[in-house]
Amino acid sequence: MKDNSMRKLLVNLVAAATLTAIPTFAAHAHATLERSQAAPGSYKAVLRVPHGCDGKATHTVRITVPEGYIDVKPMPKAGWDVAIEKGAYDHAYKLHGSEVTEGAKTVTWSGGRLDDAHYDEFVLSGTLDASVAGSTLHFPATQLCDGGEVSWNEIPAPGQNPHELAHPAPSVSVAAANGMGGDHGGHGDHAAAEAIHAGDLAISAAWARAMLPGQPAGGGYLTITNGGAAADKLIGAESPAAGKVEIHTMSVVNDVMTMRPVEDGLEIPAGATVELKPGGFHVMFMQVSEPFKEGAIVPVTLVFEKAGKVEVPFPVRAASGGGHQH
Ligand SMILES: [Cu+2]
Repeated sequence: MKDNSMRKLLVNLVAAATLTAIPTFAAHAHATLERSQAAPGSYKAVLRVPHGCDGKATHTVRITVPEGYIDVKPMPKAGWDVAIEKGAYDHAYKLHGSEVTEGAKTVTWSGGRLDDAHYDEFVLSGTLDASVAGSTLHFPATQLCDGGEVSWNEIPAPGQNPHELAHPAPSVSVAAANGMGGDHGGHGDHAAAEAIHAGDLAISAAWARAMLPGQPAGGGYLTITNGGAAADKLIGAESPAAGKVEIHTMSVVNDVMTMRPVEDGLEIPAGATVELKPGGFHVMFMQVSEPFKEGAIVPVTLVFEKAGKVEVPFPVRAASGGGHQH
């Protein structure tokens, strides 16, 4: 049968790969994703399962879908039943203009047979949301066998080499959206232009100004709309790209434009839209060791009194014109 010869071909390919890459043999024996790097946008997660468990055939494979990988659908497999367990996402996402708040959390293929001597692939299709740009998503996977199981669920600590782990969770590192250039850059812009929702708030049009070499501080801008019946407050922000982040206001003192941190947070009144823009309120990135470059994405966590912490990617744009002096 065609299926059978395909499987033989795959086994041969895997055998060839291990022969030519002996130092990384251990890595080949792990369950991994075929594409370990991707840009935000549509992403096909192909889980490669290199063997059964310890001599036993695998009858069930379960993948946990990470937060930020949305609109996920499994590809059916001949000889396997597929089940999708849905649940609420931690955040609401925008997809093709509509809000998405729930979707597949785990996908389980069962009732099949993957012999220890064989290799197989389990496929999900979905979208890597722009909010996870610049981060690594882990897809913990479990193989169940007759009388055994293997869990690929170890997540490396910061700075740890995943190859040191015995059973690393399959992962994909998501590129900063605009760092990919060309088509992907455009997609990133598009995604960043869509609002991020947190509680009653909608956050959109976030961007950070590109900085000159050696410049230790720069501005960030965004629009916040409060669709709720109660006021909220932007009380702080943080970013791994800056030692310190403040919310600033600008005003003219003795004919000189000056800026200072807003006291007690920036109020977002009920039903109102507050724009942080050049010459007015802004996010101030300080103690920046690597000046922001056009095309990069600065990951920012905004902290609201009511809506809590909200992850917002700030695409970096050229420092054209504008009256924001530092
Ligand atoms: Cu400032």
